[in-house]
Amino acid sequence: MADNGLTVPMTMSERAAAMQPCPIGTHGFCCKNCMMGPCRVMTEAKRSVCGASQALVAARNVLRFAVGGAAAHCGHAQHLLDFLGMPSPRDYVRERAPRYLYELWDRVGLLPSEDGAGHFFDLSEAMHLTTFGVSGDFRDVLRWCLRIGVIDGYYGLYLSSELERRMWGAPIPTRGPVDLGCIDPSRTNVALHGHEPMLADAMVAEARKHDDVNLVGVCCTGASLLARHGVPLAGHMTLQEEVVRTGLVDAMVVDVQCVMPSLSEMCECFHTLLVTTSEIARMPRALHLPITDRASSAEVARKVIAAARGRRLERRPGVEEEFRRTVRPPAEALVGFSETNVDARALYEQYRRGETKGFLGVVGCVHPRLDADAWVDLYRELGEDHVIFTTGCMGFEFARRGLLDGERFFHLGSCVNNAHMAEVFGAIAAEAGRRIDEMPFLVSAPMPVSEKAVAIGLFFAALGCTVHLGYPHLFGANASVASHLNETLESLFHSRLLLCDHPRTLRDTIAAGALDSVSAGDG
Ligand code: XCC
Repeated sequence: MADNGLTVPMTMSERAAAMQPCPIGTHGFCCKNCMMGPCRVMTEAKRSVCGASQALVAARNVLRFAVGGAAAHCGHAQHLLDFLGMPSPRDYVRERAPRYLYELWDRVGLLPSEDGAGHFFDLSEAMHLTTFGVSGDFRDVLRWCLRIGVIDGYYGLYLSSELERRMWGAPIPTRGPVDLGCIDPSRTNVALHGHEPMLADAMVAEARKHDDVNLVGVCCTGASLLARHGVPLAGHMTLQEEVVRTGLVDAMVVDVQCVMPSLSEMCECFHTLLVTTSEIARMPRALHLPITDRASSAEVARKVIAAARGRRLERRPGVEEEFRRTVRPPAEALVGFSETNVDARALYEQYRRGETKGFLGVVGCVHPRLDADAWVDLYRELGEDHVIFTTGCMGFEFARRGLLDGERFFHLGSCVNNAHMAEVFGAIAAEAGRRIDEMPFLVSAPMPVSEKAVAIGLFFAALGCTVHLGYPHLFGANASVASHLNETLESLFHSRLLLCDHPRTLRDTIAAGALDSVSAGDG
């Protein structure tokens, strides 16, 4: 029930159930890159008005997805640089990437422009080449997809993770409460949601001054808050509206990415103060308090917490009791792992002794149209003889079920912290004296939602990991795109894309040797 008689809007899951996705767009067959269409190129034989084949349309759509994702991650890193007053690093890929990969990427034209923030020009060029009448070669468009994957990995994931570490220090193994039940009916609840960490420190410091304030995290900002400060994690992306709908969140502060536009209406139905902090992520009816540096973040934290304590007085009578009656207590999760505290040698020894068949990175989003329980059940089963590393919203799914034990299941942080995963894989491979592509590494995004998941998948494929996508249509619907991409991956990186949308199929594919290195024997 709303606080004020307004009709409570539907949540994401309810909207997804009420509306079918467009089958043409789902498969990447819709081209709307000019105004002669949109063209629905439904068969290999058909051409769009401009003459584009289905493979070209599908490949351009994959590239535009990848660019969207990489722009988000690189923007995240750039906002951190701006906040810290630092220039964009030069030759960052050369400094961070394994030498053999750097040389390979250089040879096949996948390295970004490395002069200052030149990678942003590459993102722009990728948009340019997919605009009407530029690239007509779907194979070259797919090569650009891999280039964008490399940019995403280093100028997005790695750079963001490194700057976060500089600001906050390395994460350390920490236990903390996870799930809606960490909202505290007897205190003022302030939720911090999004991805960028500029406000986090200041909010933690400010909240600690007030015993009556319970700070909770949502989404990737929440994953970082939990790993670095032990701040409870209330929900992942698909739960953000539920967090507000408890009627107990007195303020919600959002920055960028995975923040649903519906939050404005949802917050309006309750007494929740919605605060935006990023110039590029404004919301109607929200209070905008921009953050540009440490001084402004301390000031914003002070203002938000003061306003939230005032708002608490506007809660609907009886809402606290209702919450205590209906919401189960939170689970406890062990988080805060990274390459600095995962024992790569011990994990490699487990593998050498046959106690572990391989290493799975389970990453990315939770999709409102897909069955999270079924996927988690699969990884629970695979966790019996594989080690599982996880990040982002999938990490929350493991956490809320009490699976994160720091022995078989390791939580490596937010989605940009997939850089931790790449480093852990590199460290395990180094223990084995092998390259990444020679090891049984699989990165699985079973329920991708955001364009960011596409960019992350391409990055890991370029590193030499097998990559699974559980929502395969964009990559898999056109046979030429799927087969050319896999031929390229196998020949250059000894990696491949597994495109399957059913947990049982993935289990059978792994049992049939999907983690065996494509390059086994030639290392
Ligand atoms: Fe996806 Fe990243 Fe967003 Fe969750 S939060 S929905 S991108 S898994 Ni990072």
